[in-house]
Amino acid sequence: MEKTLFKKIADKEIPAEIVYEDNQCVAFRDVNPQAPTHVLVIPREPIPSLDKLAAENAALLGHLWLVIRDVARQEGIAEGGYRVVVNCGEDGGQTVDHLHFHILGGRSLQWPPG
Ligand code: DGP
Repeated sequence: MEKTLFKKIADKEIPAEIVYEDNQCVAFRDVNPQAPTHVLVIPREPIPSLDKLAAENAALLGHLWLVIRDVARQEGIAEGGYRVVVNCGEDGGQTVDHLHFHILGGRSLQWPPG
């Protein structure tokens, strides 16, 4: 099966500015940032979307949330506040079919998103 773009980033076949990685996930800067801080957190396992999560992914998801918290602290946006977004499917605006969490911060974010 063809690797997803983000799997290639996780495997260092495509360059990206990685800000954190461990054996379960990778965090890297979005190539098209929508805020002063815009980091994507992905599992190494190429789960296609939020909708494709399985019960067996529960521990991984818990780990990802803790990594998101730590990356936000590391980026210096935890105190001011930040947003975590998961786009799911076509109407959700998902363009890369590999589960990813957007961490956005460093400015006052508007609500609702478009
Ligand atoms: P989404 O729309 O939720 O699927 O977000 C995909 C994000 O991925 C989008 O904000 C831009 C980012 N992106 C796409 N291609 C690349 C890439 O090659 N490198 C990096 N660092 N980010 C990418």
